[in-house]
Amino acid sequence: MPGFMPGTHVFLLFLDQDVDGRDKPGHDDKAGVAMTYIAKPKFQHPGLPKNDLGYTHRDYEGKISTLCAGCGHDSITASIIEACYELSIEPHRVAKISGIGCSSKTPDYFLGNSHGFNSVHGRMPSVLTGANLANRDLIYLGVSGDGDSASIGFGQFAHSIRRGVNMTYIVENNGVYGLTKGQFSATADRGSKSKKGVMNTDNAIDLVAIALQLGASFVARSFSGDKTQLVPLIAAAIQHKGAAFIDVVSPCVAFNNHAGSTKSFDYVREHNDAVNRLDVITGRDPITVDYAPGTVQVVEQHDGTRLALRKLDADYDPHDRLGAMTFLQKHAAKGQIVTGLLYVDPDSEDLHSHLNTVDTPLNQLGEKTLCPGNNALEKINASLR
Ligand SMILES: Cc1ncc(C[n+]2csc(CCOP(=O)(O)OP(=O)(O)O)c2C)c(N)n1
Ligand code: SF4
Ligand SMILES: [Mg+2]
Repeated sequence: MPGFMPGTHVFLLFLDQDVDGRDKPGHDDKAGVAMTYIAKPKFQHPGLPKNDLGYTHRDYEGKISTLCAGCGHDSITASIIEACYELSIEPHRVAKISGIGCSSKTPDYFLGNSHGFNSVHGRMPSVLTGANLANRDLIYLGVSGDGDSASIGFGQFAHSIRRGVNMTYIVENNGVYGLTKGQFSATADRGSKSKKGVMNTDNAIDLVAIALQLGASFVARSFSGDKTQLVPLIAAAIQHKGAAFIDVVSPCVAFNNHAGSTKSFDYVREHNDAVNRLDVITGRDPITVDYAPGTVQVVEQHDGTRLALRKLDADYDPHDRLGAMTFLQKHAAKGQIVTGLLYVDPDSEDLHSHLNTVDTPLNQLGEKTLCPGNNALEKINASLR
C-alpha cells in the first residue's frame, strides 16, 4: 500500500454506504466497497518546523482523508491547516462545524484537537450561531458544500450572514452533490454539462453575490488549487470580526471535472481572474513584503491584524460593496471567475455587538448571574407590559 508506515493500524470496512445512509461517492454502488481507515502515526520528526506555540503542522492535522484522490476538498483542508499553523492558533480554541456532504466530512481531516460538530444537512449555520452565542471566546469555522449551503441550507446560510455571526464560513464549491453521486447543485452554471453530457438549464446561485447583498463584512472567492491565494484569505477571515464568507471553487474529480463543466480544474485555471493577492501581518511586525509602490493597500482589522493587499486589478477597490457586486456580475457574464478578497469592512461588528450580549461566555457565568431569581424576572416582565 503506498504511503503505508510501520506501526500504522489499518482497518478495512466493507461498506457501501456512508454514515447518513447514502451511497459512498466515486464508487460502484453494486460492487461493495473496501474503505480504509488509517490512523496517523503519532511519531513526529524532531526537525519539523514549529510555530510560535511550539506546534508543528502535524498538531493541526486530523484523520487521514477518505475522499477520492485528487478531490479539491483535500487541498482546502491543507490550506486550513496551514493558515491555523501560521496564525499559531491554539487548537482547543477552535470549533469546526459542518453539515452533510463530502465537503462537510473534511473537518475530520484537520484540527483533530479542536471542538467539532458534524450537524444535519444544511443546518451548520444555525448550530454554529447557537454555539457562538453560548461561547463567544471560540474561533468558529463553518465548513459547508454548495448543496449544503445553496439548496437545503440556503435560508440558514442567508440568516447567519445577515446577522453578522462572527465566523469563517467556507463553502467548498464543486457545482454538484458529490456525496450522492454528482447531481447538479444550485451553484452549477446554466449551460454547463454533467459528466454524461446533460445540460443544466437552471440559473446558478452565486453565493458570493448573495453574501455581498446580505451584508457580509468579509467576502472572498478562491480556488482549491491556489494555496498561495487561499491560505492568507483563510487566515484573514479567521482574524476578521463578523461574518467572513469564502467561496472556494473545489473540483469534484469523480463527477465534475470534465470538458463542459465550469467547475473543473482546467476551466477554473483558464478563467480565473484574481483581483488581488493578500498577506496577513499579525502583531506589531513591520510590513516586510516587497511591493512596487502604489500597488499595495493596507487594511487594518479590529484586532490590529493588517492585511496587505497587492492589487492585480488597478481599478478594484475591496471597500466598495456596490462596486464589488457590479464587478462580479460583469465578469460572470463573460464566463470569468473573479477571485481574491472582494470586500472587507475593517470596522465590522458582529452579532454579539448587535445584541449587546455579555462579554463572558455563558459557561463561565455563575448560577446567580444566569438565574437571578423571581424578582429579576418580575422586573423584566413588568418592563414588557
Ligand atoms: C435531509 C437530507 N437530505 C438529503 C440528504 C442527502 N445528501 C447528502 S449529502 C447531499 C448533497 C451534498 O452536496 P454538497 O453539499 O455540495 O457536498 P459535496 O458532497 O459536493 O462536497 C445530499 C443531498 C441528506 N443527507 N439529508
Ligand atoms: S466531492 Fe467528488 S471527488 Fe471529492 S470525495 Fe466527493 S465524490 Fe470524490
Ligand atoms: Mg458540492
